[in-house]
Amino acid sequence: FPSGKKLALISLSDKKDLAFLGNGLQELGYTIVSTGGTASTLETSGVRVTKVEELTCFPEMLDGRVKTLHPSIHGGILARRDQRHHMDALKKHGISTFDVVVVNLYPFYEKVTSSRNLNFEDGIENIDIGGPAMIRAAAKNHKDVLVVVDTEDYPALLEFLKGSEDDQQFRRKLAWKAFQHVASYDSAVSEWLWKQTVGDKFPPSFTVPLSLKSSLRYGENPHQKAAFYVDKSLSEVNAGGIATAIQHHGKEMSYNNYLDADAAWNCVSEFRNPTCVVVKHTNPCGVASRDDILEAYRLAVKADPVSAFGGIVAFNVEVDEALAREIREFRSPTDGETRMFYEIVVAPKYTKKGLEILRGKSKTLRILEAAKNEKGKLSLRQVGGGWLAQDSDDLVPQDRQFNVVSGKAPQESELRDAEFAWLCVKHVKSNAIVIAKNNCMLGMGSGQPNRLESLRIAMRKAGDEVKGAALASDAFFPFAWNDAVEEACQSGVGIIAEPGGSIRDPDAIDCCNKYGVSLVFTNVRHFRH
Ligand code: 93A
Repeated sequence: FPSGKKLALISLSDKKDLAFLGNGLQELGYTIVSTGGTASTLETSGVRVTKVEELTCFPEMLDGRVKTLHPSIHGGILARRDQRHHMDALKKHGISTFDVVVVNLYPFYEKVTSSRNLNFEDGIENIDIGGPAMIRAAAKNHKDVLVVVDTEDYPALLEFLKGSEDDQQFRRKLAWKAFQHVASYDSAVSEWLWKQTVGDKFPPSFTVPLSLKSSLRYGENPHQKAAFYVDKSLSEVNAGGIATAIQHHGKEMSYNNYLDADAAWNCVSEFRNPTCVVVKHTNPCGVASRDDILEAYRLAVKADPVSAFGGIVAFNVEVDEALAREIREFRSPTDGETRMFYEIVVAPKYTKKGLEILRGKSKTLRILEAAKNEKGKLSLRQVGGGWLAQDSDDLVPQDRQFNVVSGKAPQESELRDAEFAWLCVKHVKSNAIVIAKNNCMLGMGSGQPNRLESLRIAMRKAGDEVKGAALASDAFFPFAWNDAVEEACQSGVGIIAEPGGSIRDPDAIDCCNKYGVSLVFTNVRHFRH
């Protein structure tokens, strides 16, 4: 190429917005060099392209494994423009410098996760080698080479090139993103290889590819700095969950908002029937399932209106006009006057009208549209100096049995109430007690260091309705007489569901038998510390 000619190297698997980029660069006077598929797409959009082969005087070889791995490409990216001997070397070998490098990689993660019967060989062939090499080279030499790995950065790139001022900060930011991109890519490859070696056995390999989603205004408290990172490997295949939720309206999400919205969304996703869950400080304080979602919503709020005020409301069904109106207008059951106020509404879908009405509720109300969480993922928590890893608690109702251990056999309706309470208790912080009846939570006690206290709180919230209701406990009762089991029986609950497994299980059984209460063991525990 004649010296002084500006050169852009483009090699993309994801060809989204390629015509926009190609035309933009051409208008700015750039000569574009591209690999096979990218060159064809550009030509179809009327952009003039020089093929990599023309530059390297080498054909793409080894089934495409070697396309751009050539000194004419890497010399042109890596040469230091301020080093005389570098530039002399380029001249001697007839190599031109690149000013812009735009690359995105073979969609490795999508390939290995989307096609179940993708064999090992195909997985290997989808590992991009030349692409990361170009990205890393350009990012290393970002002082003189702009590197772009994200289609969303095309407009900013073109704007930057139109301007007359150089900005090293902009270049560094692109280089930072580029290294993040290849790092998360390599993480996905290594994780896949690990699985090919040991299967899904625990412990998993530890290369969770995280990428910064946003800085947050602050953390749990205003004096704590905070940020939100998404699990790149999951968000790329849109695996669902709060990290990939779309925010339609409202104030920026805060650190606590993310925690609470996650808790609400996880809990409501547990239910099959139309359900509403109200969460406050990560605990569900109201849960109700009804064919009529409006009724479910009212019941969920009524379970604990004081806590629901300023809480998070989640639905597992679409929010339509009628439901949106009900959310907007519903008055606090405590005084019958004040309109309920919420931080966030989460749902899988909204009708156009439903969204419009909710937007009118308040300027700040955050409206989230979330997709179901993928199951079988890792749960990570930090402790001083390390991380604890575990499988997420994905047990579904079909995974546990309810073994009746009391003399009295429960009625069908009591068993259903116990199952409902059991689904709820899984999402309440330990020590967790939930009282429920007729697909509706009546009271819950959470986070107390002793089970008896949680039980008393739950019973107080349920009030008289506790009579004949189901009570679920996330772990076994260590004591029965003059303790939690006896107090529950005396309050009039109809059935108790708990994991069992205490050395005093016989006491719990005797106690229930004395009061004529049904007792079922789930054989599964749902601690949530
Ligand atoms: O097979 S590679 O590892 N070897 C290479 O030399 C190479 N050069 C570019 N993969 C390589 N690429 C990748 O090809 C890019 O990262 C990009 O994802 C893709 C674009 O190919 P095409 O333009 O033919 O569609």
